[in-house]
Amino acid sequence: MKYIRVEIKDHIAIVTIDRQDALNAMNLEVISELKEAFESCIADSQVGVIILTGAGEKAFIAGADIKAMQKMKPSEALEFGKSGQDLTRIIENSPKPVIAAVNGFALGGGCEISLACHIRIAGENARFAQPEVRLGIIPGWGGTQRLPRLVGKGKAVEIITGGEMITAKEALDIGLVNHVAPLDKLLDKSCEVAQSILKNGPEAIRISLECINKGMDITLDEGLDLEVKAFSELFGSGETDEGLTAFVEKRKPDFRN
Ligand code: DAK
Repeated sequence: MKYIRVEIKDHIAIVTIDRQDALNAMNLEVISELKEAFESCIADSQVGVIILTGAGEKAFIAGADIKAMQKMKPSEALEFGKSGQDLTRIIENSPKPVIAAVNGFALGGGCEISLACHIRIAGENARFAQPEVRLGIIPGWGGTQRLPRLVGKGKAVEIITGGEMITAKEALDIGLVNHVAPLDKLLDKSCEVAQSILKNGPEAIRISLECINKGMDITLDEGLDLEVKAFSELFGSGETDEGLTAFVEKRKPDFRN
Protein backbone atom coordinates (compact mmCIF):
# COMPACT_ATOMS: atom_id res chain seq x y z
CA MET A 1 0.00 0.00 0.00
CA LYS A 2 1.21 3.50 -0.83
CA TYR A 3 -0.24 5.59 2.00
CA ILE A 4 -1.06 3.14 4.80
CA ARG A 5 1.21 1.21 7.16
CA VAL A 6 -0.03 -1.56 9.45
CA GLU A 7 2.08 -2.86 12.36
CA ILE A 8 0.79 -5.65 14.57
CA LYS A 9 2.29 -6.33 17.99
CA ASP A 10 0.84 -7.92 21.13
CA HIS A 11 -2.64 -8.15 19.53
CA ILE A 12 -2.68 -4.41 18.76
CA ALA A 13 -2.73 -3.25 15.13
CA ILE A 14 -1.44 0.28 14.57
CA VAL A 15 -2.77 1.65 11.27
CA THR A 16 -0.89 4.80 10.18
CA ILE A 17 -1.92 7.14 7.38
CA ASP A 18 1.25 8.49 5.82
CA ARG A 19 0.62 11.27 3.33
CA GLN A 20 2.44 13.99 5.17
CA ASP A 21 2.93 16.37 2.23
CA ALA A 22 -0.87 16.86 2.25
CA LEU A 23 -1.23 16.64 6.06
CA ASN A 24 -2.65 13.12 5.62
CA ALA A 25 -5.66 14.46 3.67
CA MET A 26 -7.81 11.69 2.23
CA ASN A 27 -8.14 11.12 -1.49
CA LEU A 28 -9.83 8.05 -3.00
CA GLU A 29 -6.59 6.05 -2.81
CA VAL A 30 -6.15 6.72 0.92
CA ILE A 31 -9.78 5.79 1.56
CA SER A 32 -9.55 2.54 -0.37
CA GLU A 33 -6.24 1.55 1.26
CA LEU A 34 -7.71 2.31 4.69
CA LYS A 35 -10.71 0.09 3.94
CA GLU A 36 -8.34 -2.71 2.91
CA ALA A 37 -6.26 -2.24 6.08
CA PHE A 38 -9.31 -2.29 8.38
CA GLU A 39 -10.85 -5.30 6.65
CA SER A 40 -7.61 -7.23 7.01
CA CYS A 41 -7.19 -6.29 10.72
CA ILE A 42 -10.80 -7.26 11.42
CA ALA A 43 -10.26 -10.65 9.74
CA ASP A 44 -6.93 -11.28 11.53
CA SER A 45 -7.44 -13.44 14.63
CA GLN A 46 -4.18 -12.08 16.08
CA VAL A 47 -5.65 -8.56 16.28
CA GLY A 48 -7.82 -7.55 19.26
CA VAL A 49 -7.71 -3.74 19.13
CA ILE A 50 -6.98 -1.36 16.25
CA ILE A 51 -5.33 2.05 16.70
CA LEU A 52 -5.65 4.58 13.87
CA THR A 53 -3.19 7.47 13.72
CA GLY A 54 -1.47 9.84 11.31
CA ALA A 55 2.22 9.99 10.42
CA GLY A 56 4.24 13.00 11.57
CA GLU A 57 3.60 15.47 14.34
CA LYS A 58 1.24 17.83 12.59
CA ALA A 59 -1.87 16.03 11.42
CA PHE A 60 -4.11 13.08 12.13
CA ILE A 61 -6.12 13.78 8.95
CA ALA A 62 -6.53 17.37 7.64
CA GLY A 63 -9.77 16.35 5.95
CA ALA A 64 -10.92 15.15 2.60
CA ASP A 65 -8.52 16.13 -0.17
CA ILE A 66 -9.75 19.61 -1.15
CA LYS A 67 -7.59 19.72 -4.29
CA ALA A 68 -9.08 16.42 -5.50
CA MET A 69 -12.63 17.57 -4.65
CA GLN A 70 -12.18 20.83 -6.55
CA LYS A 71 -11.99 18.88 -9.83
CA MET A 72 -14.81 16.42 -9.13
CA LYS A 73 -17.91 16.04 -11.29
CA PRO A 74 -21.16 15.23 -9.40
CA SER A 75 -20.83 11.50 -10.20
CA GLU A 76 -17.25 11.46 -8.85
CA ALA A 77 -18.35 13.41 -5.74
CA LEU A 78 -21.01 10.77 -5.19
CA GLU A 79 -18.45 7.94 -5.46
CA PHE A 80 -16.06 9.83 -3.17
CA GLY A 81 -18.80 10.52 -0.62
CA LYS A 82 -20.05 6.93 -0.60
CA SER A 83 -16.56 5.53 -0.35
CA GLY A 84 -15.81 7.66 2.75
CA GLN A 85 -19.15 6.75 4.31
CA ASP A 86 -18.46 3.03 3.71
CA LEU A 87 -15.14 3.46 5.50
CA THR A 88 -16.82 5.08 8.52
CA ARG A 89 -19.29 2.16 8.70
CA ILE A 90 -16.47 -0.41 8.51
CA ILE A 91 -14.72 1.35 11.40
CA GLU A 92 -17.84 1.91 13.49
CA ASN A 93 -19.12 -1.65 13.01
CA SER A 94 -15.73 -3.22 13.66
CA PRO A 95 -16.14 -6.07 16.18
CA LYS A 96 -12.75 -5.02 17.56
CA PRO A 97 -12.50 -1.65 19.33
CA VAL A 98 -10.93 1.10 17.22
CA ILE A 99 -9.01 3.87 18.98
CA ALA A 100 -8.22 7.11 17.15
CA ALA A 101 -4.85 8.43 18.35
CA VAL A 102 -5.26 12.03 17.18
CA ASN A 103 -1.78 13.47 16.69
CA GLY A 104 -2.62 16.93 15.32
CA PHE A 105 -5.26 18.34 12.95
CA ALA A 106 -8.49 16.32 12.75
CA LEU A 107 -10.46 18.52 10.38
CA GLY A 108 -13.59 17.92 8.34
CA GLY A 109 -13.50 14.34 7.08
CA GLY A 110 -10.60 13.73 9.49
CA CYS A 111 -12.74 14.70 12.48
CA GLU A 112 -15.52 12.51 11.05
CA ILE A 113 -13.22 9.49 10.76
CA SER A 114 -12.28 10.01 14.44
CA LEU A 115 -16.00 10.18 15.31
CA ALA A 116 -16.54 6.77 13.71
CA CYS A 117 -13.83 5.28 15.96
CA HIS A 118 -15.00 3.88 19.30
CA ILE A 119 -12.53 5.81 21.47
CA ARG A 120 -10.60 9.02 20.78
CA ILE A 121 -7.31 9.90 22.49
CA ALA A 122 -5.83 13.28 21.63
CA GLY A 123 -2.27 14.53 21.68
CA GLU A 124 -1.98 17.93 23.38
CA ASN A 125 -1.44 19.48 19.92
CA ALA A 126 -4.66 18.05 18.48
CA ARG A 127 -7.15 20.43 16.89
CA PHE A 128 -10.65 19.38 15.88
CA ALA A 129 -13.01 21.17 13.48
CA GLN A 130 -15.83 20.68 11.03
CA PRO A 131 -14.91 23.58 8.73
CA GLU A 132 -16.94 22.39 5.72
CA VAL A 133 -19.37 25.34 5.72
CA ARG A 134 -16.38 27.60 5.09
CA LEU A 135 -15.91 25.75 1.79
CA GLY A 136 -19.61 25.97 0.98
CA ILE A 137 -20.19 22.27 1.70
CA ILE A 138 -21.49 20.35 4.72
CA PRO A 139 -19.97 17.44 6.63
CA GLY A 140 -20.56 14.38 4.44
CA TRP A 141 -19.04 11.47 6.35
CA GLY A 142 -21.45 11.50 9.27
CA GLY A 143 -20.44 14.69 11.12
CA THR A 144 -23.98 16.06 11.34
CA GLN A 145 -25.14 12.72 12.77
CA ARG A 146 -22.33 11.39 14.98
CA LEU A 147 -21.13 14.70 16.50
CA PRO A 148 -24.48 15.63 18.15
CA ARG A 149 -24.82 12.05 19.42
CA LEU A 150 -21.42 12.37 21.07
CA VAL A 151 -21.31 15.94 22.40
CA GLY A 152 -24.98 17.02 22.36
CA LYS A 153 -26.88 19.16 19.89
CA GLY A 154 -25.87 22.61 21.16
CA LYS A 155 -22.11 22.04 20.98
CA ALA A 156 -22.43 20.20 17.64
CA VAL A 157 -24.39 23.11 16.12
CA GLU A 158 -21.71 25.57 17.27
CA ILE A 159 -18.86 23.43 15.91
CA ILE A 160 -20.53 22.69 12.55
CA THR A 161 -21.97 26.14 11.81
CA GLY A 162 -19.00 28.12 13.18
CA GLY A 163 -16.30 25.93 11.66
CA GLU A 164 -13.76 27.04 14.32
CA MET A 165 -11.02 24.72 15.55
CA ILE A 166 -11.21 23.50 19.12
CA THR A 167 -8.23 22.42 21.21
CA ALA A 168 -7.62 18.98 22.72
CA LYS A 169 -8.54 20.37 26.16
CA GLU A 170 -11.83 21.80 24.84
CA ALA A 171 -12.53 18.48 23.10
CA LEU A 172 -11.96 16.70 26.42
CA ASP A 173 -14.27 19.11 28.28
CA ILE A 174 -17.19 18.40 25.90
CA GLY A 175 -16.63 14.63 25.75
CA LEU A 176 -15.36 14.58 22.18
CA VAL A 177 -12.20 12.80 23.33
CA ASN A 178 -11.67 10.28 26.13
CA HIS A 179 -8.14 11.33 27.13
CA VAL A 180 -5.47 13.90 26.30
CA ALA A 181 -1.78 12.90 26.40
CA PRO A 182 1.49 14.68 25.59
CA LEU A 183 2.22 14.04 21.89
CA ASP A 184 5.28 11.89 22.64
CA LYS A 185 3.15 9.68 24.94
CA LEU A 186 0.09 9.49 22.67
CA LEU A 187 0.74 6.00 21.31
CA ASP A 188 1.78 4.73 24.76
CA LYS A 189 -1.49 6.00 26.23
CA SER A 190 -3.45 4.49 23.30
CA CYS A 191 -1.69 1.13 23.80
CA GLU A 192 -2.39 1.30 27.55
CA VAL A 193 -6.12 1.70 26.83
CA ALA A 194 -5.87 -1.11 24.25
CA GLN A 195 -4.15 -3.40 26.78
CA SER A 196 -6.93 -2.87 29.31
CA ILE A 197 -9.43 -3.99 26.65
CA LEU A 198 -7.31 -6.98 25.57
CA LYS A 199 -7.55 -8.53 29.05
CA ASN A 200 -11.27 -9.10 28.46
CA GLY A 201 -13.37 -11.57 26.47
CA PRO A 202 -13.29 -10.80 22.72
CA GLU A 203 -16.80 -12.13 22.17
CA ALA A 204 -18.19 -10.07 25.09
CA ILE A 205 -16.42 -7.01 23.64
CA ARG A 206 -17.84 -7.68 20.17
CA ILE A 207 -21.38 -8.05 21.48
CA SER A 208 -21.06 -5.00 23.78
CA LEU A 209 -20.03 -2.88 20.78
CA GLU A 210 -22.95 -4.23 18.78
CA CYS A 211 -25.45 -3.44 21.58
CA ILE A 212 -24.02 0.07 22.06
CA ASN A 213 -24.09 0.81 18.30
CA LYS A 214 -27.59 -0.53 17.72
CA GLY A 215 -28.85 0.99 20.97
CA MET A 216 -28.10 4.53 19.76
CA ASP A 217 -30.87 4.28 17.16
CA ILE A 218 -33.71 2.53 19.02
CA THR A 219 -35.92 3.14 22.05
CA LEU A 220 -34.70 2.27 25.56
CA ASP A 221 -37.16 -0.62 25.78
CA GLU A 222 -35.97 -2.02 22.44
CA GLY A 223 -32.37 -1.56 23.55
CA LEU A 224 -32.92 -3.37 26.85
CA ASP A 225 -34.58 -6.22 24.96
CA LEU A 226 -31.59 -6.39 22.60
CA GLU A 227 -29.21 -6.39 25.58
CA VAL A 228 -30.92 -9.17 27.54
CA LYS A 229 -31.03 -11.42 24.46
CA ALA A 230 -27.36 -10.78 23.68
CA PHE A 231 -26.49 -11.36 27.37
CA SER A 232 -28.24 -14.72 27.48
CA GLU A 233 -26.85 -15.88 24.13
CA LEU A 234 -23.32 -15.56 25.50
CA PHE A 235 -24.10 -18.23 28.09
CA GLY A 236 -22.93 -21.58 26.89
CA SER A 237 -20.06 -19.99 24.98
CA GLY A 238 -16.58 -21.10 25.99
CA GLU A 239 -15.70 -17.52 26.79
CA THR A 240 -18.44 -16.96 29.39
CA ASP A 241 -17.65 -20.32 30.90
CA GLU A 242 -13.97 -19.38 31.19
CA GLY A 243 -14.72 -15.94 32.71
CA LEU A 244 -17.12 -17.20 35.36
CA THR A 245 -15.06 -20.31 36.18
CA ALA A 246 -11.85 -18.28 36.51
CA PHE A 247 -13.54 -16.06 39.12
CA VAL A 248 -14.74 -19.06 41.11
CA GLU A 249 -11.29 -20.70 40.87
CA LYS A 250 -9.63 -17.42 41.95
CA ARG A 251 -7.44 -17.16 38.84
CA LYS A 252 -7.15 -14.79 35.90
CA PRO A 253 -9.28 -15.80 32.90
CA ASP A 254 -7.45 -16.80 29.72
CA PHE A 255 -9.70 -15.58 26.92
CA ARG A 256 -7.29 -15.51 24.03
CA ASN A 257 -6.12 -19.12 23.96
N1 DAK B 1 -6.70 18.68 1.20
C1 DAK B 1 -5.63 18.75 0.36
N2 DAK B 1 -4.44 19.27 0.74
C2 DAK B 1 -4.33 19.74 1.98
C3 DAK B 1 -5.41 19.71 2.92
C4 DAK B 1 -6.64 19.12 2.48
N3 DAK B 1 -7.69 18.99 3.28
N4 DAK B 1 -4.98 20.26 4.08
C5 DAK B 1 -3.70 20.63 3.87
N5 DAK B 1 -3.31 20.32 2.63
C6 DAK B 1 -2.00 20.56 2.02
C7 DAK B 1 -1.78 22.03 1.71
O1 DAK B 1 -2.41 22.39 0.50
C8 DAK B 1 -0.29 22.09 1.63
O2 DAK B 1 0.12 21.57 0.39
P1 DAK B 1 1.15 22.40 -0.59
O3 DAK B 1 0.50 23.69 -0.83
O4 DAK B 1 2.42 22.51 0.24
O5 DAK B 1 1.28 21.53 -1.80
C9 DAK B 1 0.16 21.10 2.70
O6 DAK B 1 -0.97 20.25 2.95
C10 DAK B 1 0.52 21.77 4.02
O7 DAK B 1 -0.57 22.60 4.40
P2 DAK B 1 -0.40 24.15 4.79
O8 DAK B 1 0.76 24.75 4.10
O9 DAK B 1 -1.74 24.79 4.58
O10 DAK B 1 -0.07 24.03 6.35
P3 DAK B 1 -0.40 25.10 7.48
O11 DAK B 1 0.29 24.61 8.70
O12 DAK B 1 -0.13 26.50 7.02
O13 DAK B 1 -1.99 24.99 7.72
C11 DAK B 1 -4.08 23.79 8.00
C12 DAK B 1 -2.53 23.78 8.19
C13 DAK B 1 -4.59 22.39 8.41
C14 DAK B 1 -4.69 24.82 8.96
C15 DAK B 1 -4.41 24.13 6.54
O14 DAK B 1 -3.64 23.26 5.68
C16 DAK B 1 -5.86 23.93 6.23
O15 DAK B 1 -6.71 24.77 6.58
N6 DAK B 1 -6.18 22.83 5.52
C17 DAK B 1 -7.54 22.54 5.10
C18 DAK B 1 -8.35 21.99 6.26
C19 DAK B 1 -9.79 21.75 5.91
O16 DAK B 1 -10.53 22.68 5.52
N7 DAK B 1 -10.21 20.49 6.03
C20 DAK B 1 -11.58 20.10 5.75
C21 DAK B 1 -11.65 19.68 4.32
S1 DAK B 1 -13.33 19.48 3.79
C22 DAK B 1 -18.17 14.41 1.08
C23 DAK B 1 -17.92 13.87 2.29
C24 DAK B 1 -16.95 14.41 3.11
C25 DAK B 1 -16.25 15.54 2.73
C26 DAK B 1 -16.52 16.06 1.50
C27 DAK B 1 -17.47 15.51 0.68
N8 DAK B 1 -19.21 13.89 0.25
C28 DAK B 1 -20.29 13.11 0.84
C29 DAK B 1 -19.18 14.12 -1.15
C30 DAK B 1 -15.27 16.10 3.61
C31 DAK B 1 -14.87 17.38 3.46
C32 DAK B 1 -13.68 17.87 4.13
O17 DAK B 1 -12.99 17.21 4.85
